[in-house]
Amino acid sequence: MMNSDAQPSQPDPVSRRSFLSRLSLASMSAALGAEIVFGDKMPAGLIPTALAQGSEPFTIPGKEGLSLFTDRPLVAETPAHLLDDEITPAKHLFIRNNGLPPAAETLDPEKWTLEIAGESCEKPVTFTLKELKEKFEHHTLQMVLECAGNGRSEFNPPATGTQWTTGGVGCPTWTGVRLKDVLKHVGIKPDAVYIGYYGADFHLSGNPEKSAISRGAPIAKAMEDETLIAFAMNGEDIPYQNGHPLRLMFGGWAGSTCGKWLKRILVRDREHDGEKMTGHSYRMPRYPVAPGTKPPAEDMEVIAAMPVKSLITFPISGITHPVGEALTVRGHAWTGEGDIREMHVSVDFGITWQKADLRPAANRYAWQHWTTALKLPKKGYYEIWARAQDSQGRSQPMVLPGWNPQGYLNNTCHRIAIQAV
Ligand SMILES: Nc1nc2c(c(=O)[nH]1)N[C@H]1C(S)=C(S)[C@@H](COP(=O)(O)O)O[C@H]1N2
Ligand SMILES: [Mo]
Repeated sequence: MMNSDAQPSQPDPVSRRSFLSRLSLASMSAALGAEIVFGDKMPAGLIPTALAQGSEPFTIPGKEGLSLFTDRPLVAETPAHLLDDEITPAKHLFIRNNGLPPAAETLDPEKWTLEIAGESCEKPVTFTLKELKEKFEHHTLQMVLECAGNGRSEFNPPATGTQWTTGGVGCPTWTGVRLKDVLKHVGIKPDAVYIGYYGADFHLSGNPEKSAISRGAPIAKAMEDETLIAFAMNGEDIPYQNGHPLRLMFGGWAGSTCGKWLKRILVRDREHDGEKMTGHSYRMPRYPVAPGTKPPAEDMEVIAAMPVKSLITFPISGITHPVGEALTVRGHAWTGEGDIREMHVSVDFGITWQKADLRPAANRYAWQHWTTALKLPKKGYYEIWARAQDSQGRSQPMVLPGWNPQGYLNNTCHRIAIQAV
């Protein structure tokens, strides 16, 4: 699990994946050696964890150590301890596909084009990727990418959708051109309010008329210096599953705004109404709702900036540690607007908090690293809790924040387990 390159001797992951996803319930049960008790409730496309993470490793080319949720669409998260690097390596960046990615052979950077159009675009233009790179200045920024559904598994009553724990987040560097420069070049009309993206991936149904997802952001966000049309990640090609050869990157906003396999950007005179922009998708109630209630769609609003959050990336949860000996604890903290001002950890279920050392961000929208040393006073079970506070005075709740029908924006304190021996 820790070696850095994919082993050529491993079984072909794609055929293993499609093999597993075609298995009937009965044959999956046979493979597991036990009846899947609630098999009739198992979502389509789900591969039982026991098979996905069995002795024969389930591999996604270029990725390492991710936990798989489904393979159709492919969705996989990163265990917290594998996010310990200050800059998330490609192999550890999560994957959230809403549909089926374009075939790898069709993603030729030499032939790739990006169209800018829409009713509020002065002069629609189609750029080749080469032209984009030549015409506009390049910028490299480290920016958090986080799925709005990250943490969903903790909501009660449960919310449907990918049961993310803490691993739908990462923070690589992104290199690209500013969306702002491109929009200024084509000209946007005074009535422009939003941009919407379209990617080259396919809707799960296979219907070519439908997009897997088509979201975006308001013009003011699109015009921020940090909003990039990115063609590289960590100085290399963006990984296939993360949107090669071109994707959008918005700093601090929900990952769903960051269109992968980017083909087209529309400048809209209204809030973009593409796939997963309307109804209950990526929307929060405008007012607090009691757990289990589903407000009507007109009472929902599009998710914008992500909340303040942090992760403990070292040590791994579940270790033992000698009583009274200093234990280094570290991780990252981030917020959708502003920066992190303070980081605290607790070993007594939040009764007392110890301040951690916190470093400034590499740039706006990058996560910040924190570290501290803890002592566990006597033998027994402990939890380490971590809580960030941002420049707007907002901090992470220790219990679940506002329940919402789709289970978005859970920024509860991250907890890990430690036994002192
Ligand atoms: N074209 C396209 N762009 C997309 C998606 C997608 O399914 N198709 N998923 C979105 C969602 S919901 C998230 S959280 C991020 C995930 O990016 P990643 O897969 O590179 O981690 O991409 C966004 N951009
Ligand atoms: Mo997402």
